[in-house]
Amino acid sequence: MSNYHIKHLEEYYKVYRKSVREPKVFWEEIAEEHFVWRKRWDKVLSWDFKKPEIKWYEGAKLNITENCIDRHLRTNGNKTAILFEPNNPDEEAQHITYNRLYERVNQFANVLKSQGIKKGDRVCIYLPMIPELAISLLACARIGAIHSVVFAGFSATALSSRINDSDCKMVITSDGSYRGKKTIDLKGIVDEGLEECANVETVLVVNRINSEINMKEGRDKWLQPLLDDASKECEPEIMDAEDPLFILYTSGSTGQPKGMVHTTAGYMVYTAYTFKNVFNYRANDVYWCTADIGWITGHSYIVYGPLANGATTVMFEGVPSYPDYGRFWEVVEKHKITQFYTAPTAIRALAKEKLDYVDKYDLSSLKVLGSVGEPINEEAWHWYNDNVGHKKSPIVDTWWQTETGGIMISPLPYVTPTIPTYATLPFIGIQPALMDENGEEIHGNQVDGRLCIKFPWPSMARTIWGNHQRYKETYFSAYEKKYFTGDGALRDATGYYRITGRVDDVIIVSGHNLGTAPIEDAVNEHPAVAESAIVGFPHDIKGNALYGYVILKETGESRDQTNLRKEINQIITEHIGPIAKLDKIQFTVGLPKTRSGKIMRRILRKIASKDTSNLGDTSTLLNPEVVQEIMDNAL
Ligand code: 6R9
Repeated sequence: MSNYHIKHLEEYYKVYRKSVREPKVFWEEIAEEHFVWRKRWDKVLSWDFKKPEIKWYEGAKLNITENCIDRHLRTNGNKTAILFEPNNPDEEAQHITYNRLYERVNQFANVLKSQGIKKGDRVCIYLPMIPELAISLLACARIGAIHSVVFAGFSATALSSRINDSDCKMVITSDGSYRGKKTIDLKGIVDEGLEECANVETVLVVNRINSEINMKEGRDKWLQPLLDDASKECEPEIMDAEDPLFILYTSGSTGQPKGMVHTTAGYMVYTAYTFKNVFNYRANDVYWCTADIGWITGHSYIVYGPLANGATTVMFEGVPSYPDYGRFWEVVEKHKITQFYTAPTAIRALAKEKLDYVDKYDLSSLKVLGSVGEPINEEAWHWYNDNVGHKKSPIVDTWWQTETGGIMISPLPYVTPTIPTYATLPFIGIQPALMDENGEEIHGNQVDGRLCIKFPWPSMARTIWGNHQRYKETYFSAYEKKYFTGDGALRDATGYYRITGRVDDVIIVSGHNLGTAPIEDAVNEHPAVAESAIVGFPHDIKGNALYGYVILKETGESRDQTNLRKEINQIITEHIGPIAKLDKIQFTVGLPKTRSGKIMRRILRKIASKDTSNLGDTSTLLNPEVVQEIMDNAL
């Protein structure tokens, strides 16, 4: 991509206005300037949010891997594309150059073909954060197969339901994985899951941990010998702009996960363009996103966005606490990381530990810090800003979703002045709208409402795999001709957005709308509090009352809990008002979390409401054991 960046706020507004007034002209120019196409599009955009049907760059032909790999070879063949940092700090990091990535992706693509995978087939990828994970995505894309990555922390049941939903013919996995001190028997999980999956013909197995595993005759094959025999050249399949690139599952309000379908051209254009601007990416940067490729953040901002820019992207196999809580910062120093992108939950966990873990490393290479996945509370924001960024690196609080494919609301570093807890301004081309209870758009500033997007953007998901009706109902039916995000937001006097949390987390207390996120922010301000989650429970007089689950930084009986409860409510009163005081505060050692670090409020709501007969599926939780602990001590 060319070296052009947006340089200051006036320019942002100017470009933004153009992108909104003439979206087709704008996105046509971006697509022309920055990418290689086998055939130009006939039409930039056609859309109908009623059906809904959205098409970008219709008629264009391309292969995303030519954009992510081939075109960089001439000038940047020897540059590191993927920098792999293993779980064990004593194992050497691997620098995979663009030349080498080209060969490895092509070999893998040829293996897929030799195993009968064709354009349009679905391939399930269930791998830890090792290079083969990124390479297998690209190998699928090379031959036009649709990848469906399932995060390698999901259970056998979650895996098999995803494999069956999208009818995958193949699974790519490894014998096992390393996670801190532990090893995990991935192949065992796959074997169990596949008992429920009749249509999987082949399982390709990467040898990562050298463990003894069961190989099912005729179905399971070690990957390496197949790769060794495969050619390093593989002609890319020429894809239509709207051919599906991948499916990625996200949880919905019902039990069945939604397989969000992303297509080729628009996804490529938007992830590449946002990557470049949101992270202020420059040619010699070493960019690190700590997400797992099992989530959308990893797809868009470890693999496709960075590689489309010819960047060096770090893949980290380990965890922030191994061998100690300084690991992130050790890696930043070691590889001279320039952009660091992580989740608030990780920041809060590290902020609980001694400052020494951060202070002993040289973090001066950092120039942009990112946050994603949930609202970042003020305390975590400041900790990140002070101790990691040393107040020199802007924090980009990036709001977006699996469904949006790319970053939607975010500061541009060194361009947009930041305010803690504000995702600030819509990215170029994004037209947010706040809606009221009656389905009307709320205009003007200093308002809050439900966050919708009123005009298509290139990387939006096009459907839910096999269930277009559900796609329509979930995202396009709440408000006419608008994409509904499921989040609430406020727009302040300057037009900055602050995401207030899922609207299903809003609790009406005595007729007042209270967002859980700002109350949690207030509670977390208490010096003894590490983390909190607020839910509503039925109350005779108020309708709903508030129940707080609070994790303290230090446990032990020494704290006077009655006093602590008073102090917490005092802070809430100060920050929001007495109406937001918590009726009940339960101190707990943990909160039930999804594998991506989101608190499972559904469970907390049930416990608070003393309705524990049917807690639903807790098997996909990171820490299912805390549920019992919380139930035992419920107030
Ligand atoms: C990228 C990703 C999407 C939901 C989204 C919102 C929450 C993500 C956020 C944020 C506040 C941010 N969310 N980023 N809330 N500020 N910067 O996380 O996708 O896993 O699909 O989650 O996460 O509630 O609707 P996904």
